[in-house]
Amino acid sequence: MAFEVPDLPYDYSALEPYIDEETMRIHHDKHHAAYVNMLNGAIEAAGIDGKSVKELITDLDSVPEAQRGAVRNHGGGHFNHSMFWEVMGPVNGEMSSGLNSALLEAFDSLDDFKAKFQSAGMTRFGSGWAWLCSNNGKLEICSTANQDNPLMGNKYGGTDGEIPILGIDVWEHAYYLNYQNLRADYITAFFNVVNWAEVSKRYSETL
Ligand code: MN3
Repeated sequence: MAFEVPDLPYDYSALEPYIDEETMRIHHDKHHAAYVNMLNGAIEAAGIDGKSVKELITDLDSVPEAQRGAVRNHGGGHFNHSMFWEVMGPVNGEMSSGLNSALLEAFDSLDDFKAKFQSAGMTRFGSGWAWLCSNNGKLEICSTANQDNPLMGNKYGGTDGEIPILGIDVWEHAYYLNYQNLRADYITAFFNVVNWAEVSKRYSETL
């Protein structure tokens, strides 16, 4: 079964003014679609069928070497963007008390978390992602290059034991139309569109 780009769970313009409609259209309809197309080509060439994208990226060793790089890049791209659309929304939703407690345990305050998350996005040189992860319930921040995901494990640019519950795409295509070179402004704006109810749900699933 070929992979498909999931529909956005809100309108393209729903995240305005923080993330503009044109960026969302190009990002979802062009960039994400390209990852899906390339992933489908790679799994067809590899003769892989019936695996979820999460199964693929968490076990890259099982992918034939000839297609492993493509599955890492494009499977990661599909997985990361599918998550990205869901952890954002026009409504912030309510943060669970469990997530709130875990954030205050791991960081001095919510602002301290935001500053450190922003720093992770700012110090990721070139293209990649910054993540808030649950490591057996303990919250940690990390970043990955390109379309790598913490779930890929150390060997493939990820980490060991960290499950991402919130991520921000810091590739230039995610912000350049509206923010040009101002990645910091984009990350600051991002906090206005985080769907904390969804992040809370994802956190609870790691416990
Ligand atoms: Mn992107």
